[in-house]
Amino acid sequence: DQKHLTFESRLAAAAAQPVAHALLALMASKKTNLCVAADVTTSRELLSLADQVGPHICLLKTHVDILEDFTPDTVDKLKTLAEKHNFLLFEDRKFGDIGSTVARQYGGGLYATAEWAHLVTAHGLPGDGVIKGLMSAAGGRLRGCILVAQMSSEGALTSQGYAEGCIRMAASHRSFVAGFVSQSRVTSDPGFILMTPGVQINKTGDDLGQQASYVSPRAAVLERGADVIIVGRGVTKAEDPAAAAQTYKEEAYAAYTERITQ
Ligand code: 5FU
Repeated sequence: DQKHLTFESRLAAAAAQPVAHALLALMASKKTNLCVAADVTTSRELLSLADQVGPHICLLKTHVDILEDFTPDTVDKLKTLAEKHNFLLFEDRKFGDIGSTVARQYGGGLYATAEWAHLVTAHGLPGDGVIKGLMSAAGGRLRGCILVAQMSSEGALTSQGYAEGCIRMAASHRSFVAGFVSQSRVTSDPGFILMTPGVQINKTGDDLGQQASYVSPRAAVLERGADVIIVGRGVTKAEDPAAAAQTYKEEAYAAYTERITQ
């Protein structure tokens, strides 16, 4: 069962997906399963945050369409920081259209996301054309996608049947799907990485439907099956984001260590 396996021991199961493989290796060697959601509005804030939290994260999750001043220079600098601190780039675009549209949104447009994001999110809603579209635009680059199997927001329409459909879709596209955004252990397949948002220490919900209450890093890893915890405002709104990231990293990695020795 995946639950008790170390990240290292899951490498073989993830061999078909180069980003999942690289991420598992990175989490094990850097001893972090923290993804910071860098939801800020200026490139200066984004780059500063990435440099501060970089040493503590395995992934930096972006919503580049929140930036007011996006330019290709922003991603060039982000790539440099990703190399400096050894983390991967994850654009939470939640692609959700027919394959041909998604291919153009991912490969082109203002953000040319396929150029720089190692991982992107996609909804399973359109059917597996969404994955095929992403794959076609990725070309030969080492890229992958994370399917949103369950959402953290109250009233989300991601039913159990929907999540199961996402898992089946992923299983038939193992070369491109690296894992899932989930709120529970939607699969026990050790090749897929489960990422859980809605995590914060000492905080309940927000006014816009983010979870009735946030869960702690420990609960995310031990009760919800998260391999990776996704933390936004818990880090970005902290007085010292680097210190906050370190705290989240330590709690989440300690919970992972506890899980594998259970
Ligand atoms: F797919 C999902 C989801 O189900 N819930 C989320 O919250 C993605 N997210 C993202 O994680 C969301 O868009 C934010 O970027 C981040 C959570 O941020 P928070 O500040 O920790 O609530």
